[in-house]
Amino acid sequence: MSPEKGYLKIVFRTVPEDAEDEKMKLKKALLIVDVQNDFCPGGALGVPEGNKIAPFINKYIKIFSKKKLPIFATRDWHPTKTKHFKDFGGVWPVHCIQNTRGAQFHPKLRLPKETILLYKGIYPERDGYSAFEAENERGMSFLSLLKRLGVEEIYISGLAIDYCVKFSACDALRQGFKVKLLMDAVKGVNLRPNDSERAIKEMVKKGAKKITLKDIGG
Ligand code: VGL
Ligand code: ZN
Repeated sequence: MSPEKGYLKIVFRTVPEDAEDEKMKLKKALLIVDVQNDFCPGGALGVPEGNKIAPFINKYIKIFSKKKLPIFATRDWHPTKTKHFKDFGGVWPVHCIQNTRGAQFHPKLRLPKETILLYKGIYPERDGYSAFEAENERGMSFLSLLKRLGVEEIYISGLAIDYCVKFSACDALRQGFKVKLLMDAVKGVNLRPNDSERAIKEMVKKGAKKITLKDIGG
């Protein structure tokens, strides 16, 4: 028998054991919410220090990429007329209009090519805060993509913790996913002071666990 054949045999014998081992762990995915120019300082709806989370998110991306775990990134992606905006009855200044510079990802964010891109806030009659209201370019919902990939636990980062991150985390928990809130990779708008703190308390009460990079060896 050639040495190559012997090697192949070992590979075939070890694969099922590794697969069994994997089954014991929950399948994880990383969710990056709305890290876009308009939500960073200088943008139409700048979140204080919103840009500062990019290097942390990049580290989480590296960890997930290395393990070949799915990475999702949402973009707030509004039409020009939507009830989300002040001019049409909402609370927000115009931001993240489809295909504008403000709607592009922050330039410091390093998304790998396998990132699954999702668009949210695309319907004029809804705010569309939650990633669970987002869809890919073929109209597939975030939930259907998570199910198809067998994801059980979602690691959530991004902007803003008191709106889209909070709504996404609460929807995830309601749908039965485990949620890890990446404390070094989120920032809040704080329309009212302490909105971020209140949002964190609400998410934790509903079952989210707070973690930072050092908890996962980053
Ligand atoms: C968001 C306000 C308005 C968010 C989106 O991404 O948190 N906040 N639109
Ligand atoms: Zn918006």
